[in-house]
Order: sequence, then structure tokens, then C-alpha cells
Amino acid sequence: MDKPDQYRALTPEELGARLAAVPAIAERVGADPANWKVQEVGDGNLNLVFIVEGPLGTVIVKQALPYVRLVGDSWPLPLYRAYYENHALVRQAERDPGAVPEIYHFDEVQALIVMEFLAPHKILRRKLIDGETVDGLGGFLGRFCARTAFRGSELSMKSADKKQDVGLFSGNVEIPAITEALVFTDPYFGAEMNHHTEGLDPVVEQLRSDAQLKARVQRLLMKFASNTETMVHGDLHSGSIMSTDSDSRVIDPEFVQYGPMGFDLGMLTANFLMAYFSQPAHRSAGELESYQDWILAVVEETLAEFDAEFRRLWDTERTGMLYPASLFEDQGHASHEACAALLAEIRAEALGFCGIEMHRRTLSLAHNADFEDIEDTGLKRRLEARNLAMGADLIRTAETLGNTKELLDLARLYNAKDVL
Ligand code: SR1
Ligand code: MG
Repeated sequence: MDKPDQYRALTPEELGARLAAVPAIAERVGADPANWKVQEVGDGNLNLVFIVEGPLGTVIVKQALPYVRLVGDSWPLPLYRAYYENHALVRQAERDPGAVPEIYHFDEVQALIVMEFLAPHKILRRKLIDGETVDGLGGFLGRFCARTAFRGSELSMKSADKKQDVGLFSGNVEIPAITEALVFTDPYFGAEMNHHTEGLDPVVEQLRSDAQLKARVQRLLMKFASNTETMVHGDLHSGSIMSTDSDSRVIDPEFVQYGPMGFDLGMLTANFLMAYFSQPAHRSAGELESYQDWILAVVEETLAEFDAEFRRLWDTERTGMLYPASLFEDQGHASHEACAALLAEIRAEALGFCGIEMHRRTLSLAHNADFEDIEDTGLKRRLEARNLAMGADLIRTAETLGNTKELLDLARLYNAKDVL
């Protein structure tokens, strides 16, 4: 075996020998690795994930691979993403205590994070495909997005601290580049790694021939790449959330960067809408309507709670250089209108990002199981076409779509529409 000070992608067999000496693991799992049971369970696009179980307990070990797992070693990817993920988890735990798994140990050379084993949590995407509900989900996610957006910005942080942090995370170059290409660019031209369901071409052609739509997407890409408002999770989809029937956590912030406040909210909304549109393939007729209604209720609650929590933080934690009390309350001027205007801007951007995410998950490289698990190609195509058409509508109307009710009505409209 290599020296312990050299990176090596671990196998379940050698993990014990490598990590037995780490006190944070020995304390939680047991000191003798001969008594550990190690399983590699990673099914994501990038990393190794091990469940390490011993006489004292269980931990998760997540290790970055030096390439994109989904594609293979032809697409190298820096190991340093684990460093940024660790920093992101530390900040998210401060900004929304209890929302992310506890970190026990970080090894920069091995690009490896040892963290809390969440049980009986299950990946939310799978729960949505299986028709399971989660109490309090929208409230939790709305608060997470509001707290991380607000507390990671200069509405709350000291400017010097925030700017230093922007500098730290700006070293994470290749990971945002994945989003810039796969999410914002590839869906809108015949990029090499793209693929889509047979028969969708007329809808895809319509998107690609709409120069105004592509210009809107590029404007949002410009904001994503240049607007360092706050620290965003960067990949907040239903595969980055784990839930029981009443408890949820956010995982996997390796796509962390400083970006627009509406980015996470938009990605999240898109993933709920894709779950919604895919349901006719996963539910029986008798349960379809009520489960789809539940998904839309989660979207509604997420957006409402985001606004409510943001307003609460605005009133109680506005300690940064932005919108200072010296310009408003201290002069006898309420700042609620300013807050409402900012929230409206965040919402409009979020809906634009939402539409783009709905496109990329059906046209670009990394699709989602909500649609990919559908075996009937004709049904899959019809449901994906609804999703693509609503995504385009959102990109076009993000600024003018009035309120959440209009968003949900639009989803219901496309859900009943034969786009193809
Ligand atoms: C090459 S990585 C593809 C996707 O997987 C991650 O989870 C991100 O969503 C990324 O876009
Ligand atoms: Mg991930």
C-alpha cells in the first residue's frame, strides 16, 4: 500500500488499515478495524461513499475521486473539492444548526470527510419516486435556503470576513465550471455529452432555436458566475437531501461557491417540479392526484418559509453593510419595502434558474432518476416534454410571474397538457 501521506482511492478492504488510527473514527466505531464492516454505497456522479459500521456505531466516509465517476478517468476532477465541501459544511452548520450532518474528521490529503451516518434517512429523490411524504419538509428547506442566503451575505456578515471567504472559495474553479457547462450551456446546443429521450427532438429544437430564451439563460449564467452575493450550496437537488418521514438534512455541498441568493431555491424548486411531472409514471391513478398535490404544497411551503425567514432575519440580524439601519430605521423609515423588493428579485432569479435546471436534467449529461426510471419511453417522452415546456415558460416569464399560486397553476396547466 502507498504511504499514508499519499492520496489513494480507498477500497472497502483497505479502508480499515488507513483509518484505524483516526481517533474520531475509533471513538465512534470501535478501535479494531477487524471488527468493522465496510461497504461502498456511492451511487452519485462523483465520489466514493463508505458506510463504516463497528461495535460502537456507524459513520460515513466520503472520499473524492480524481475524476468524474459518472464518466470515468477521461474527465479528471481535482481532489481539492473535498476541502471546499468541508468548509461549506462548517459554515452551513453555523448558519442553520442541525441542518447538515455532523463532521467528525477531515483529511485534506485523502480528500476524505468522515461524518454522521444518517439513519433511517433516505435520499429524498428516492422517497419522491416511491410516493413517501415528509412532514415539515418545505419549512425546513425554506429556512435552510433563507438562513444560508442571508447569513452568508453582507446583509449579515462583516464585509472583510465575507470578502475573505469569497477569496477562499474562488479557488474552487473546476466544480462551478461543471455547472456553467452542463446546466447553463450544453442543453441549448448539441454538446457532445448530451442525450435525450427519443422523439423529444421537436421540443428540443424549439428551445435551441429561441435566441431570446438563450440570451436570458446566458444572463442568468453571468449572474451565477459573477454575482457573489452569498455562499450557495450549488447543487441543491432532491439527491442532496436525506429525509425520514419527519426529519431532513442537506448533504453534499461540494459545488459550493459564492453566487446569487436565488440559486439554491431555484434548483430545489426545479427538482420538486420534476418529481411532480414524473409522478404519472410512478403512482397508481388512485393516489396520483393527492401525491402530486403534496409535492406542490411542499413547493408552496418552501417558498413561503424562505420569504418569512428572510424577513425575520432582516428584522433581527441585519448587521452587515447592506441596507443598514442608519439609512432606514434610524431615520424613521421602515425598510420592509426594500426587503420586499429584494425578495421579489431573488424570486425572479430563482424561477429562471429553476427553468434552466428543468432543461438540463432532461437534455444534458446528468439526468435524474425521476424520469430515468420510467421504462415506457412514450410516457417518459410525454412527461419530459411537459417539464421542458414549463421550464422554457419559467425562463421567459420569471420576472412577471406574480406569486406562488401562479407558479403552481402553471405546473398544473402543463401537467394536463399534451406538449408533443
Ligand atoms: C459531472 S457531474 C454531473 C452532475 O452531478 C452533480 O451532482 C451535479 O449536479 C453535476 O451537475
Ligand atoms: Mg452531489
